[in-house]
Amino acid sequence: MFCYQCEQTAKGSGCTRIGVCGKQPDVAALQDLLVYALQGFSQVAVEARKNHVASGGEGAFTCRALFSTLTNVNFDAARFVPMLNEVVERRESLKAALAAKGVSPAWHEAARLVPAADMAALVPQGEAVGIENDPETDADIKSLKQTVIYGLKGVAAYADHAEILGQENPALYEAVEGLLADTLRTDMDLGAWVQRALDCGNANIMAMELLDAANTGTYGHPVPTEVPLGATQGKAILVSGHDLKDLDMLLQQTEGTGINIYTHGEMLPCHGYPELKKHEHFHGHYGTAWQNQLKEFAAFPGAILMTTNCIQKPAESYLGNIFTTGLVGWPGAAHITENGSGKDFSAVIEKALAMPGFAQDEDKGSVMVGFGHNAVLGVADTVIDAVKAGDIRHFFLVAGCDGARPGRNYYTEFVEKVPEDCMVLTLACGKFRFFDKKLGDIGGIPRLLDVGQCNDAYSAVKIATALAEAFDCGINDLPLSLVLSWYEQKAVAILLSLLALGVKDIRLGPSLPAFITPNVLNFLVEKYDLKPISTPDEDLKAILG
Ligand code: FS2
Ligand code: SF4
Repeated sequence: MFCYQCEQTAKGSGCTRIGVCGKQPDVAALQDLLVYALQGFSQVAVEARKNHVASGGEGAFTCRALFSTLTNVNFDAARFVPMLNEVVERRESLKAALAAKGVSPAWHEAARLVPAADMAALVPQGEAVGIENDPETDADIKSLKQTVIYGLKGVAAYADHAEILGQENPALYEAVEGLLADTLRTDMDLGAWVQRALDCGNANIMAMELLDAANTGTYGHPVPTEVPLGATQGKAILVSGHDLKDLDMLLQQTEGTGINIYTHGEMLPCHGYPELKKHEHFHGHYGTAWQNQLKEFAAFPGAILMTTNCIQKPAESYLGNIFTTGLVGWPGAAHITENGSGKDFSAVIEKALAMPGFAQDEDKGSVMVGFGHNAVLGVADTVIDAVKAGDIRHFFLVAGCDGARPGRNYYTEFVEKVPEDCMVLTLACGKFRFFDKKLGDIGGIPRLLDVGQCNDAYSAVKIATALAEAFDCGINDLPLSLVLSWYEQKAVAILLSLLALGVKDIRLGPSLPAFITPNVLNFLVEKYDLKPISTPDEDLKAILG
């Protein structure tokens, strides 16, 4: 196997024997085969759009399948087989419709792929189309091609979440399939590949905007909300991942059962949504970021529901208590499927009732969430006045993923050292490095504002754009600095979006992506002034002068 799509890749260069994340070589091969099949499928889908051949949910399917190959989503080899077969079924039906119109171009080999009949043969088939066997010989083009593919995985994740809540945009699907089809091309120069990477960033803006509309349209705009950490006495279910609808269905199905619902990791911002927080048994937040789940899930005295990334190999002690749903999978963990009219979480509820729950209340303080674009821009006048009066000197967006590798305490230290006349906006699971710090306020506005999940990155873009408008300047002229941490492919998509918006001077850590070659990095440094993080003191000094 060879995989270097995430930040924790082995030795900073690539996982070759087994994934640091726990991905086995067979799953790696099946994921590579699925991506290859989707590249071919996209070539056919692009042709179908061009020829007005009716589409039956191809875009949504492409995104769903691509999302399942994102880091820490699905580790269950068996689940990839029906997906591969579905790619081929859908592809062949589009081809037949095209042929009926007299359109039968020379399809790429990927668009003619026939998956082997059994697992033993599928694995070598996947290995043959892995990154190491990519016929592309130009290292920089290969780097940009993989950047586009990884960015598209992030876009697909956002599009899938939006689709689950009924929000779709044909232009977004067209962009995803167009770009995925382009990744099969061998006739594009470096400039064209850079443009594709920026196009991927633009597609991601569309996806994030759609997801924002889906989340806020369904559950209301998040409002500032105090969330208790710790626990309350009684039976309990812990919900991790990112999916709001799964949480909503579970809240409804546990109403009146006496079970309290807790969020874990990226589900924390769910407490700010009016239509979710209205449930009295939606108690609070338990634990921190994804990479701490082994310890935190093992200590949780109730059932656990994993709705999306990031799942880790469950310890034996809680394998019987953890349930996956949606695209998440772990072999041996019980999986809750969609049954046409929703999901039936009774197995999760029964498990929670059979488990001891919390014997007593545990008070571990609280944190504030709910500072999405609507809440922040609702006090925009106060913020603008405070900047003009010199009370707020600078804004820092300290955002992105958390992870297990050392070096991430940079972000804790950075936030601790931000001067008192500066504000910190944050989003995604990287915030757990500092989310419970009491940073006080400036003129009644909390200095630490939790904008939401990684899925809410659009909120930060919207806040920055609105501030730039208010100050009649560009985003790069605002007293705003972006200090980002990356781990998986949604972060790649967000970075590409920021570059597509022309945002400069971003600091990125804890290490730079292994799939970026020195030449591509030089280009990003020269054109966008992108820089790796150094030390909190040095970076703060450089930013604030
Ligand atoms: Fe965090 Fe993991 Fe949110 Fe990423 S929970 S690193 O894949 O999606 O951010
Ligand atoms: Fe390695 Fe990351 Fe790929 Fe997992 S997803 S195999 S940790 S590079």
